[in-house]
Amino acid sequence: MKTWKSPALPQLPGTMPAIHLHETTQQRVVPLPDSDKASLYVCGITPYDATHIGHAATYVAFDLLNRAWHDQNRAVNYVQNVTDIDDPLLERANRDGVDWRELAASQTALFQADMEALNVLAPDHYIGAVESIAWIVPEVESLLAAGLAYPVAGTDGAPDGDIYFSIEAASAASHDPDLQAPWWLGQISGLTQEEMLPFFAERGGDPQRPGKRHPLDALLWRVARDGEPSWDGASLGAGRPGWHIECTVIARRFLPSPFTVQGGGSDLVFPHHEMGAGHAFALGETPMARHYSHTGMVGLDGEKMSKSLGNLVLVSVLRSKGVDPAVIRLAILAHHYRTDWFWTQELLDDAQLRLQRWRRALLHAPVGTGKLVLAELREALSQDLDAPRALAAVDAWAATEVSSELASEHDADLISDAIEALLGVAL
Ligand code: 5CA
Ligand code: ZN
Repeated sequence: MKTWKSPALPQLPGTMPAIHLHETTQQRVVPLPDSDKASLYVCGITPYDATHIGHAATYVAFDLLNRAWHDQNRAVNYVQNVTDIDDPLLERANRDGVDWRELAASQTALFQADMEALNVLAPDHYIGAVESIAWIVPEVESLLAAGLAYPVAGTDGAPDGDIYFSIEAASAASHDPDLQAPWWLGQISGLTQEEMLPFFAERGGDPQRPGKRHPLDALLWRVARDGEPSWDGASLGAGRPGWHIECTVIARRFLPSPFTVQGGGSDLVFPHHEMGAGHAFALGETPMARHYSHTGMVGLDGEKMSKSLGNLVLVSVLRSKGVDPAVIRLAILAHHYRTDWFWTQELLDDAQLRLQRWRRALLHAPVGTGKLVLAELREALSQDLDAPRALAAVDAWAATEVSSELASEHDADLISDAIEALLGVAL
């Protein structure tokens, strides 16, 4: 699928120190591997509604990581998917009487326009679920052949042949002592199976489905139903893929195994990333990602912002009201990516004032401050992408009084380049 247009990255002197990132599996901040190459998979949207501030905050967070790696002159391979076929998309299309393909295409286009406006670097590969089906089918067939997946008999309303991933078979197989490391369910989230059940039911799982071997077994292939789109599934029969296998197959196709970081919102820790890692282990006997990183949830009026609740602040609506996307980005960056926070109008007003202060300060940048601000930005971002600390450093610089004789254009240019390259805010 076509991706959006990446903004140019200003070149900065020097490089960022070693990047440290909070790792979900270990529940602590760890140094990222020091290699020439870095690889990133961020779970993309399900395009049945427009980009809200929560989505934007997640993609801006991983954009900081991408920019930090670029600042270290690493070759970054960034992959993002778009879940352009799934139950919620079909439900919304049916509810609104629109073609699911048109809904997905229009919302994906809007998302891309929002990302471009927010100065988010484009992924190197932007891959849809539909275009991945031909790659997914043989992988599900191989899981079946290995005894790590099984078909479920039909019941009222469900035909024979939906294929499920067996968590028990897969974790038993991955404890083989010859493997690099074992996989087990709970490895990423640290949840017990009892704690997993409500999340599984809430986040696309079907613990009650009769005929499954374990309530937490996840759907790999859903055979065709009347009135639902379906694709050739070879020996699986016509149907469509489950959700987790989509990301596993795309990541394995476009990135090394394991790749450096898998990212997404904290709502994806379980079951999505946990199951995705299980599928990867079952398919290739390697971990899916070296590290897992998750953003906090953005809310509105006391609740998580979500398409199903409808309490959304859409990036495209703010833009159409004339809000400068740089202001939206600054409002997002005022929070550490791992915290949960609520959107308010006041945040936008504060970000607007901050942008004005920074722009004014650039007219009188004190001589010699460019290098200092650059070093402070790099230090803050290298420590678990601490954007609020980076903003505070620029605020402190902008508050410095200076007479116009001591103003330096060179320092102003360096600071404006640093803010643009590292924070993605073009002044
Ligand atoms: N297509 C799947 C991922 S493969 C999906 O979760 N799509 S989504 O449209 O629901 O979400 C897109 C991304 O935004 C995911 O990384 C998700 O974790 C993140 N996200 C969703 N809601 C919020 C929120 N309220 N705050 C922060 N991030 C969010
Ligand atoms: Zn995903």
